[in-house]
Amino acid sequence: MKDSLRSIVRRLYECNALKFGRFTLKSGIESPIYIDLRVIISQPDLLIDICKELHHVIVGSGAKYDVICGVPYTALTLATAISTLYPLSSPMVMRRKEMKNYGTKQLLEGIYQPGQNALIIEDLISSGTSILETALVIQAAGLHVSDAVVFIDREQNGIRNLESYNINVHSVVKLSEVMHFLNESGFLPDQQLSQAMDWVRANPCHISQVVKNDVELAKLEKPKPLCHAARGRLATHQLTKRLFSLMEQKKSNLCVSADLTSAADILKLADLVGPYIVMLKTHVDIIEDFSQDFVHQLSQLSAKHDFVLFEDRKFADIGNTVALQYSKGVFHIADWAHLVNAHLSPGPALVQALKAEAAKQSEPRGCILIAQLSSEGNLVPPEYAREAYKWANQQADFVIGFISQKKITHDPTLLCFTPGVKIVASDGQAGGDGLGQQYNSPEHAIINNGADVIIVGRGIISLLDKPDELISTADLYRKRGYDAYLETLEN
Ligand code: 5BU
Repeated sequence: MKDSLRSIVRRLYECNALKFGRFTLKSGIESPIYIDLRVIISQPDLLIDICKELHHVIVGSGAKYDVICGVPYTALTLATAISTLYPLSSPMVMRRKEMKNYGTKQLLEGIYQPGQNALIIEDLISSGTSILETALVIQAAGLHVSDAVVFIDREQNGIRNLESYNINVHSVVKLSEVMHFLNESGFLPDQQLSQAMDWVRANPCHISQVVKNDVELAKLEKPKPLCHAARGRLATHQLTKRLFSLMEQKKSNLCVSADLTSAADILKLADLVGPYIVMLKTHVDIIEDFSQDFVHQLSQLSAKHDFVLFEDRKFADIGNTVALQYSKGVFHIADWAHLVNAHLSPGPALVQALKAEAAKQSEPRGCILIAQLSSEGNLVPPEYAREAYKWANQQADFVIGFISQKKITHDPTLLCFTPGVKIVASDGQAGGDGLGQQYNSPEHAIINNGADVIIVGRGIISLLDKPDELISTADLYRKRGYDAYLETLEN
C-alpha cells in the first residue's frame, strides 16, 4: 500500500471509522468489523486526501463521463469535494433521495442532458445496492452509467453483483489490504485479522430484491420516444447524425439490401432506389465482376442521392485478421463503406482492431454490432444483446447501433437496424423464404419491435427488371416505414 493510503487508513482507524470487535448490523447479522466512513465529513483534510485517491482511480480507470454523482449522503460530500478540486473534469449532479412535492419534482438535480454519461462516486461497497439505486435514478433521467468509483471495497461480492447490471466498479483499496496494513502496524491482532477475513469470505452480500424489482420495472418503462431530429442532436457520432438527418429529410427509414451478383445491376438498383433510401447495404463478396471502378461509381451514387453505404461483412475473427479483411484484399472495404458490422463472439478486440483501421480514413466510419439474427434456429444467445450495449458504450466513437430483431436499448443515440422485413398480403409476421429467413412487415418491425431502420432485400430487388414497379415498391416501403415511425411518436 502506498504511503498516502497508509496515512489515510491510519487516520480512519484513529477516528473510529474502522472498528473491530462484535457488532450487530442493520440486518441483525453479527459482524467482527464495523466501517462508518460518515465521520470523514467532519475532517476536511482527510476528506480531501480521500478525494485525491478517488480521483487518481477515476483517471486510471479510463471511464468516460460528463458528470459525477455521489451516492447520498456520505459520498455526496466526496463528489462535491472532487468536483471542486478538479472543476474542469468533474461537474456534479445530485441525486435526491426523496421527491419534492413542489417545483420540478425531479430526482436528479443539476445541469445534464439525456445521452450523457454519469460516473458514480461511493465511499464503501458491500452488496452494491446503493450504487444500483443511484444508477436507476440517473438512468431514469436519460443518462448512462457504466462506471462507479468507491473508496473501500468490502470484498463481499458487490463488484461482481454490479457487473451483471453493466456497471464497472473501481475501488481505491480493498478491505483485506486495509486489515493487513492495520495488522502490520500493530493495531489489529493476528487472531482478529483472521477472524475478520474469514467472516468477510463467508458473508457475500446480495442486491436487495426490492432494487432488483425496480431494475426490472425500469427496463419495462419506455421513455417517451424522440423524433429523428432530436435523436440526431443528442448523437455524437457523425454517421449517426447523418443518418438521422437523412431520415428526417427523405422521410425514410429504408435500407435496401443490394444482394445482386453483377456490378452493373447494383449500380442500376442504387440509382433507381437512391431517392427513397437512407442506406444501401452490400455483400461485396457475392459480386462476380467486382472492381475498384464499381466502388468509385457506387460512391458517386451515394453522394448523388445522399445515402450511406453499409457493407454487411459480418466480421468474426481475431483483431489482426479483421483489420486485414477490413482494409486489404480485393475489396478494401474501409476505403469506401461508411459502415460495417461485426459479430461479438471473438471478443471486444475485434471492434478495437476495426476502429484502429477506420481511424486511418479521412471520412468518418462506423460499426454496427450484431445483437440478434433474423434466421430461424440461429445460435446467437440472448446475452449478446446486453454485451452489445456494453461494447457500444465503451466504443461510442465507433459503434453506432445494432443489427437486431428487437430494440435492445432505449438509448436515443443508438440505432436499431432490422433485416428480415417484407410486405405481404396479410399483416404482422410475414413468413419466411424456405432458407431460414424469417420476415416481419415494416409495421411489425417498427411499431412492435422498435426498429429504427428496416433492411429490405428481395422484397424490392426482385423487381429490378421492372424499373417502374421497383421504384413504386421502394417508395411504398419508404412510406409504410415512415408512417409506422410517425405512429411510434404518437404512442
Ligand atoms: P432479404 O432479401 O430482405 O431477406 O435480405 C436480407 C438481407 O439482410 C440479406 O442481405 C442478409 O444477408 C441480411 N441479414 C439478414 O437477413 N438477417 C440478419 O440477421 C443479418 C443480415 Br445480421
